[in-house]
Order: sequence, then structure tokens, then C-alpha cells
Amino acid sequence: MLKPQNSPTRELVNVDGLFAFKVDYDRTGAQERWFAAELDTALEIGVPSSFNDLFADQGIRDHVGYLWYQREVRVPRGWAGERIFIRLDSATHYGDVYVNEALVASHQGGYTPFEAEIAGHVAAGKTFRLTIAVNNELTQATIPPGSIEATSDGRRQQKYMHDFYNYAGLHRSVWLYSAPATRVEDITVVTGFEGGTGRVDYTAAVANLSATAAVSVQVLDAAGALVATGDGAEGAVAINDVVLWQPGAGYLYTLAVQVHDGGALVDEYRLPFGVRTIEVSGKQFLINGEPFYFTGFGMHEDHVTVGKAHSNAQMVNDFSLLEWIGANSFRTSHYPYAEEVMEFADRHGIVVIDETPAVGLNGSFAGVFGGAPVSTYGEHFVNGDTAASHRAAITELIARDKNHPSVVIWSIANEPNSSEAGARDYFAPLAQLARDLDPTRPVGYVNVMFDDFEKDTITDLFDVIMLNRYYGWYLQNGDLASAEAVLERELLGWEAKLGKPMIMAEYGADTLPGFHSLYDQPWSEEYQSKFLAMYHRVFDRVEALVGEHVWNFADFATSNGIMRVDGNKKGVFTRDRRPKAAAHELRARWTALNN
Ligand code: GCB
Repeated sequence: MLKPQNSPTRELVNVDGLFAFKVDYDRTGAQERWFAAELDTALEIGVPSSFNDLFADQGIRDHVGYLWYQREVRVPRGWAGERIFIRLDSATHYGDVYVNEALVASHQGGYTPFEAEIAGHVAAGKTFRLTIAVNNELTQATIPPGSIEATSDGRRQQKYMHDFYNYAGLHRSVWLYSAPATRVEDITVVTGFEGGTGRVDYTAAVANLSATAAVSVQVLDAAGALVATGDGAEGAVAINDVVLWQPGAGYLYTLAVQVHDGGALVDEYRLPFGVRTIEVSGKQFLINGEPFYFTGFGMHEDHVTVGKAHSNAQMVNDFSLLEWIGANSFRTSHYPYAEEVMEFADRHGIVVIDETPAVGLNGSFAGVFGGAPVSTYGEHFVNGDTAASHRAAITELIARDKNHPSVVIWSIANEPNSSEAGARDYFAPLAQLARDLDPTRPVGYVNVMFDDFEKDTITDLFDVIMLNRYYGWYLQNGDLASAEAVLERELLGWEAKLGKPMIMAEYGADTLPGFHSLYDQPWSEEYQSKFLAMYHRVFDRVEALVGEHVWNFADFATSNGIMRVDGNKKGVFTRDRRPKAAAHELRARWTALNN
């Protein structure tokens, strides 16, 4: 799905700002047709934001169900005769969009965009009432999955098997845009190179293409100079003296796809892209044929007050900290991040492992989150409905992000149960789906510590091995010598079993900034540093280990629980982005490794 843009034939209006906001406590909003009139509420909400932490009201924060957003929007007067679309970059986890009284779009899945054509419901120069009913429930039919339990006094409580807080709302921008009837609807670009010549295979899907219209493409270099042209909606073009997209040097070309009819330009869409190749070869991960070693983090979209809202200012700050510390990559743990983040990574040469929201498909975690462990695969938990949502999550992620040169691996799940009967039947078709949708990128999932190389039954289905390990934290806590032995044994075990490149996708220790100790005391800044140094010693001894992503970039909000004090503190930066001691040590190691 193409991100909307301004072009000579398209216009784009941002619809963020203050919306009227109403919590649907009694679940009557749809039935009472709240969309049909001005919302009866005194509350306002800023979009984008997570709604949870904005109001000094526990009832709002804990609400499970629908949240209603409403504002008036004016259609630009010049849009008569154009196709008009409303586009939400995300609605977490579900959204119904009403234009005046018409339901124009519904979408499940909290981290991917959706849109609807609304020209039949609005008029150029006139306003309309935009109402969005967002639902934050997680069930067996959603990704991530969850369950809703009733308390003895009748409240509904959301339960789930993942660590980060279930922030919800309109986390990303809302747009209104115009496009011509004959328009470029999708583009797929696949690149390669031989010697100094780049090859760009492209396919454009064009809606309402008439017999007299023709599709052509132009390739422009970073300075805007024309370097290649092609005819037809599908084809291959060559770029002489190609400049490759490289980690640390995100050189981008632009593919301008144009539709002409009778000599006139009918539509134009400009897609930035990079020329680069990705390959797994033996135990190596190759970018442009060169071995690549990942340094960086598992991250979160998480900030004080606004929760999971995208903000360009905070994004710039986070990327600048990544650069400062010598990170060349990150994983979008545990859901697709805002498209602005992906574009920024493209432009700045940061490598991305792009993950679906499939987190918490693991009944063993029930013990950690306050219950008794349960099995995972079956009607009671991860079932056919979960699988259907999971397929949609993979499909929508790849559709959105397939053209980003920064994306080098699709991660289709984080820490699912991979040892139980049922795991292989569940994951084999999903791994295949990702490969079918994108044959050009390696596919992986992230393996949990309980399902080590002796127990795991699915990792051979994937191209890379991604592991989350907490030896020295959840196990061997405070005993780094024992942890070191277990870690090394396991990495060598995986290497011998599968002989594929391995990335440590998470390793880290909760750390209270300002707590110091001379001893190996968990939670101290010294312990975090020694913990990471121990992992690095082991990594440097294992040939197949091709990447290290510390958990986490920054402290982040979690659900309540006895394991967390004001959130997860495994950040190398605090939640307000101040460095802990370990940040300086990582900087020294990664700067040396990457030079
Ligand atoms: C994990 C999860 C991550 C948690 C982390 C932790 O394995 O993938 O979501 O936040 O452990 O700190 O427990």
C-alpha cells in the first residue's frame, strides 16, 4: 500500500489535531449512532497519541472497548471531480471510520494503515463530520492475542502475554488526499547490481487504465538528475555507475511512475528506493555481497504522556542517539513502526529487522503474567482465528514495507512457543506466506529462551536464527560466570544444529539509573555493563553470531505486575533518553566494531 503524497496530480491534507473524545463505557455508541451527531462530551484529545496517559482518570486509562474520536474536516475547494480518500496510518487495535453517517472503513490490526474512498459522501469546499471509533480489545482473534476477563464487580480487564503496556488510540496521522481516477495504486521494486551497473525491476498497479493511456518510469538520482527511463507498467531498467544503498550510507534514487493519456500527465507517484542486495550464505548475512554485523537494539515506540504516538521530533532524537552510540540497526519490536521511521532509516542507512505484532503467542508466559502456564496451540488460545489475523498481519506488513531498502529481514513473530506440538503446523504456512509475498528477503522469527536448540521445533523453517536470551537475568541472576557457560553452550548448540547466521535479538538487564555497586548486584549500573560485556565476550567466540541487539534501547511502560517497577528498566537510555553507564561502553565497542 502506497503512502499518500503530494505530486503534480495528488494533494494531501493532514487531519491531525484536537478531536472531541468520548469513552464508550456502556458499549452503546454504535447502537446509539454517536457518529450521526456531534459527540456529547467535554473531553478533547490530541491526535496522534495513546489515550491512556492523557487524562487524570483511572477509568479512562483502564477502559477496555470503544473510544470515539470526532472532528470536522473541510475538503479543499479545488477537489471537485477528484477521487477523495481518508487514510489512517493506524488505529490501535481496531477502527471504524464514519464520514457523516456512513461507515466507510473498518480495520483490524493496530499498526498498519488503511483507507477508504469517500468522494460519494463529501463535496469539494464543504465540511464533513469525521468520526472514528477505536477499539483497544485483544482477543484470540487479534494479533497480538489477549483475553478479556470480568472482575467480581463487573469491570472488564484486558489480559495479554506480552510485556509492554497495551497503549491504544490513534497513534499516527490521519490524512485526506485526492488522486485521479486513473492512478498508480501500488509499486514493487526489486534491485540488484552487477559490477557498476544497477538493475531495477519494477511493477506498477494502475487503477482504471484506459486503452489510450500509457505507463512509464523515470529513475532520478539523489540530486534529481534523470539516470534511466522505462516504458510499461512492468519492466527492468539499468543504472550506470550505480551508487549502492549501504549500511551507514543510505543513498536513495527515486522511481517516478507516470501515467500519460493523449500527451497529458494523468498521474505521478514518486517512490524513493535504494539499490542493494540481501543474502544469507552459510553462516553469513550479506548486504551487497559483504558480511554484515548488526549492532543496535530492540526498540519500542514509547514516550512519556503520549505513549505510542509517532512524533517526528522524538524520532529524530532517537535516531541521533542510535548514531551517537554506534548502532547500525534495530528491530521494530514488537510491531510495525510508523512509516516515517522506515523512511528515516532508508535515508540514513540504518538497517531494520521489521516485525509483525505477533507477540505473546506463548502460554508458558501465563505463569509470568500472574496465572498458571497453559498450552499454546488449540481452540482455547492460539487457534484458527489467531492464525487468520496473523496472516493478515504478515500480508499488511510486507505490503506496506516491501520497498524500503532498510528492511533486511521479516520477523514474523516474537517468542512464540516453538516446542509444543502444534508449533510447526502453525508456523510452516506462515513462513511460507512471507516467502511467497517477498522472495527477496530472509524470513525469521525470534526464539524464546525456554525453547532452546534442544527443544525448538520450528527454527529450521527460517533463514536466520534470532534469539532472545536472559542468562544472568531471569536465570543465573547475579551469577555471570554460570551464565557465560550456559550462553556459550547454547550458541554453539544452535550453530552445530542449523549452521545459519545467528542474531542475538534481545539480551539485557533491568537497571536503576543511579544505583551503583562494587559487587555483581542486579539492578546496578555496573551489573548492566558487566552483563553486556559478558555477552560480548561470548559473541566474539562464536563464528555464526552476526549481530547483537541489546534489550532495550530505552526504558518503557509495561502492564502492572510484580516483575516491574514503573515499567521495564532494561533500557540503555532512560525513558527520557538519558544514558546509563552501559551506554558509554556500548558506544566504545560499537564504534570500534563499525570502523
Ligand atoms: C522478552 C520479550 C520482551 C520483554 C523482555 C523482558 O523476552 O521479548 O518483550 O520486554 O523479554 O525484559 O522481559
